[in-house]
Amino acid sequence: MNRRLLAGSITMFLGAALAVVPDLPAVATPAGEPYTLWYDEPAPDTDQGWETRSLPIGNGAMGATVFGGVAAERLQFNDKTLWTGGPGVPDYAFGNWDAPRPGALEGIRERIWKEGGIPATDVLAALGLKSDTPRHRRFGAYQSFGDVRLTFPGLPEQADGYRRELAVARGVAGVSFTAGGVRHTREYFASAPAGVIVARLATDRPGGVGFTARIAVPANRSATATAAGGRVTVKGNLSNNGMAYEAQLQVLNQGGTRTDNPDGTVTVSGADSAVLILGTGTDYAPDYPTYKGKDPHARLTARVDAGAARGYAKLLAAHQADHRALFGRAGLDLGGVMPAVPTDDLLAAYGSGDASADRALEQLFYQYGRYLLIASSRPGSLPANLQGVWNVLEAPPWQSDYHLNINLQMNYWPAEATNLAELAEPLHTYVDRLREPGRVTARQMYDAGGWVAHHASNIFGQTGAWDHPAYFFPESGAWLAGQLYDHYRYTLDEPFLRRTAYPVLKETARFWRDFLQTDPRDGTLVAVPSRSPELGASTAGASMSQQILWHLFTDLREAATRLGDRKEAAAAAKVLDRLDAGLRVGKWGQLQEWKEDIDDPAETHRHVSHLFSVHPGRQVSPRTTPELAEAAKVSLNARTDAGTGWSKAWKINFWARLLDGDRAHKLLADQLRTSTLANLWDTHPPFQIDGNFGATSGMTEMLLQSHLGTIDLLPALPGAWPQGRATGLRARGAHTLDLAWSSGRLSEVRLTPDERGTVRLRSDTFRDGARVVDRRDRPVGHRVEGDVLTFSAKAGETYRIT
Ligand code: FUC
Repeated sequence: MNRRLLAGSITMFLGAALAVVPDLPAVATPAGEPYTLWYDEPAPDTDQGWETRSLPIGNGAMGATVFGGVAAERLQFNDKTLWTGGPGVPDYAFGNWDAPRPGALEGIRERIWKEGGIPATDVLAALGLKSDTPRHRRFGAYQSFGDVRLTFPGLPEQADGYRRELAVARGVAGVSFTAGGVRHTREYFASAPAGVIVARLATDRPGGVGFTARIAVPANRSATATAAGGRVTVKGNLSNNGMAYEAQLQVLNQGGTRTDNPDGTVTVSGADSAVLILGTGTDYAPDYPTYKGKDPHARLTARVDAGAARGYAKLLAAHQADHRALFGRAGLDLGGVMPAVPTDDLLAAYGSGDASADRALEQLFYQYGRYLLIASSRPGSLPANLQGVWNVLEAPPWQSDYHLNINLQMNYWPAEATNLAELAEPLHTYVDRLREPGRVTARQMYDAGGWVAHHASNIFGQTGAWDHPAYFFPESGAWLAGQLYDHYRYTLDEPFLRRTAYPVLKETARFWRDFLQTDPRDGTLVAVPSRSPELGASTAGASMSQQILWHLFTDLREAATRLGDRKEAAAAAKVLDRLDAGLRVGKWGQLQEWKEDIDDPAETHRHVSHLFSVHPGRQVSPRTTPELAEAAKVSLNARTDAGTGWSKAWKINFWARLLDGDRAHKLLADQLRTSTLANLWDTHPPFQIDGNFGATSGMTEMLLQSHLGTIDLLPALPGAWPQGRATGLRARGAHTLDLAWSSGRLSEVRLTPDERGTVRLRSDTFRDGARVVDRRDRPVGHRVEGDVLTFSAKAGETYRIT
């Protein structure tokens, strides 16, 4: 918060100011909007200002961030398809071998059987690209598209009554302030139905709106800017790969005048209000092997024309309806009341004694994760990348790509349980499409059938590896396939299972059947080479590899059985009979990370890969395997609570699955205190969006779990959340649930199954008995055994359990 601004304008936002000036007497402060981030100053116009303070909007395909400058506004924007690298670079090879290396894999395996573990770099040297190849140029990176820059002549640098906000429940960002006695308001939203970003600028005095609009793009491309009919068009090609891009910004004024300038800018003077409509396009297409489609001009022009013809009111109404239909499905009320303080102050004060404010921040953070998924992942677009859809740089950290050894997976952890299942479609389609290039990689690198991808990918079907030790992670496809099957477990969408999840599972398993080797030490099937992500030597049968493969073949057997494919089910069962499941308790009581008992108790690496079996996996739980769960706790404690943003988020999920709500909450608090930026983006550091999604997932896991076949209610409720309500959560088996609790005990459940069948609910409170009624309050027959309540449910009926 900017104290200088505050002093000058204390009367303008009394409620907000009083709550944060400690020496004023306490007064009743008006409560803030529960799901709004707001600030009393603009984001600084720098890369760091962008990262820590700008406010994101997005429609899945496009994103923008609002800086909120008074005299000069900046709207940085993105389009998920604008990437360097790929087939447009002459020597792009999808990460595959530059030349075949027959026998390379056999040589590596020989050494591992002899030596136990070998340097991970040796594996990549044998299998990967030559170390002198310019891999970044070929792999490419996600690009900033550019900035809409608005300059307002006559407006001061700073103004009174300043507020910049992002109302996540409405999906609208806004800036308002008073200058020269005139109230200025600016609204911004990204419309999924219209495929454009929309802004409206207005004042409370007629004729008060005047500005010049231009589009600025980074230097790594050719660019021409023209203005005609109030439309700014900037187009050209990326220098690296020739990708064609185009942005169009239509400026519409109400009153006043509008001028197209020869330098490709548009000026509005003396207008009552103005509406801006921004569209983007590239000639990218998600099709192997060229990944090149048509020039974007015609499609983009049609889209921006349509947006302009609709007008602001209709665009906003359609956007609100679309956004609320997703956002409003799930809610979390922990009893927090949002105090009227800016969000950066709320975050800074977290944990300092105001429990109600802390709960309010947690509720906001929870819903912000859902908001960010709605904004960065819509059907028909590419999946959310390391930064969702937002990137300001030409060379962003880790290319802002798709890391497949946890990060992309984590992005989608909250999708199902928080009732946003259709937003995972981009992930499903992306994985499905990776199979085609992945087949070539499987054949070339491993002489195997099926498909494979490694540790990171781009939008151009990169499935091979880099010569970096982290890159050896052929398990990524198997992990992702499990996520597709989990979509089925949540939705029971059989056409999806048949069409997408099952073919992906089958083809992934095909690769692994070829890749798995018999371990001469015990005759089990193991992955070799195999490594715990980003840690240690290349070995045989590292726990995470084996655990991922256990899930792959278990899911495949289940799916095949469901679809009546007996042959495939039997083949999967045969592998499972011999597969090392990757679960061992070692000499210091830990769950082993490696097949050999070599774990170092001092290792605090951020990846806790061997706990895949706890989350997102389902092999280890205090409910089913108490000894292994204890060992998992030993391992997790040894790793400590420290870690990058996403690592802390994963640990929330782990502790929730280990049924320790207080520890899960402690990790959430750690994440908020040490890994969250002022705009509530997760920071690795730097900004990386997976931690936002992982935290929302972890908070949900604290309240509801369904991975073991029984719907576990409030399995890890922390002491800090003695009462609350969660609505619209989803459980596997296609159930929607509302939960209410008080004094730390479940008080009411509402459950609506999509399909008929037996429902099994678990809660300690059931030990004291329960009442089940249907929608018309008629008692429903049920059984209680210990803490499990069972009844048969009809599709679409709503049951209330008290
Ligand atoms: C994995 C992690 C890093 C980072 C990167 C994008 O490699 O180990 O911490 O999150 O992905």
